[in-house]
Amino acid sequence: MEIKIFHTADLHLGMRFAGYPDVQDELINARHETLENMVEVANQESCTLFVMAGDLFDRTTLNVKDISMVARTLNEFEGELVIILPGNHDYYTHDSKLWNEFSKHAGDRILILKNSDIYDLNKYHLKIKIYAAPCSAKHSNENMIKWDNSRESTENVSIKIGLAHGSLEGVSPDFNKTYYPMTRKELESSGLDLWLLGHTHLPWPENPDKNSRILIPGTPEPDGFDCKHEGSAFIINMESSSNMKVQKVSTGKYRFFIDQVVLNDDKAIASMKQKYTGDEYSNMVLRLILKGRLRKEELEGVEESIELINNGVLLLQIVKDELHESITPELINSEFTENSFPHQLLLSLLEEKKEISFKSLQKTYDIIRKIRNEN
Ligand SMILES: [Mn+2]
Repeated sequence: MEIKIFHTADLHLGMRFAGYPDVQDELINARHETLENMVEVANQESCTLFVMAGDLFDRTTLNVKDISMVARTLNEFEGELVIILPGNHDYYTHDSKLWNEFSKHAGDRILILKNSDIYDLNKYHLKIKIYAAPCSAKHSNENMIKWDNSRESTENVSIKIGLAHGSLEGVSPDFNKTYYPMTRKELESSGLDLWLLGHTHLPWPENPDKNSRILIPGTPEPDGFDCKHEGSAFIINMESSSNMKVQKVSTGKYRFFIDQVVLNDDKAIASMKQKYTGDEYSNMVLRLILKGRLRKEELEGVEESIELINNGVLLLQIVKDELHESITPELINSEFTENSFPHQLLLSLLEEKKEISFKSLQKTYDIIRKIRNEN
């Protein structure tokens, strides 16, 4: 029996991206496109199961149109079954408007794991048992791994797969232990053959191998500057409970990237321009933190480069609080009355610049300008 599982989690459909008004629609729609693409990849790879290990949705208050669209996309999966675990963002309660609405549009090959229970997939002709640990609230300081194993027969040949959503000790940050905390020890000693988890947005292990039995696919579509990877999912090829191969696939449409660029001469400006106008940045929300000191005409060159970079990326954010015009005799002459106190002070500091740091000169210049502007 060969079974292929497409394992994803934490798509967070319905995120609002209010902090990115200029590209808000693109970022919102990208999550839907990524779901469509993942279903397509799972179909091309002839996967048997499509597993969403929690937080398919970002919240429980989505509108009907979006909920039905997601169900229709998942209905396109051509394998045996789509298995959805409610996570801590899209947790399940019996009066849940989200899951009740979703169920209306979901075809008969979509299984929502509503209860902490053992789901036997024998009825789908699969020798698999799913041990489900769904979330029933946003927070919990206890995980949901609490099945009654006593009625399990030992001669059962099914592959046992745990499906849980929450933090994993040593892997996910969860300082107050409020995200259904789990430990590796507890998962490893559970007697199950494989654990498919969700919650942590960073994939883990980074490079899974044939011995990886606890898997976190990470978010398939990056959702902010905290997310430094390109979006991923896992495809697990199972020959038997002891023979598995795990492959990581890249899934994201957009990426978020922050870089600090020190600009002290024309060369640095040119290399910034060359780097960030490259094709690999066309799908980026890019934040560049510019630092350094440049002559006036060089600063104009920076503005030209920014415009070119801006044309190529999805969104460019420039932070230039620490990019300054270099202090030259010409600048001092143009800013201050000749032979005035600040004029003399700054010129003499500039002449002695070998003994004092540029920082002190900059500081003095800034203080004097501030005092002058306040008066
Ligand atoms: Mn979560």
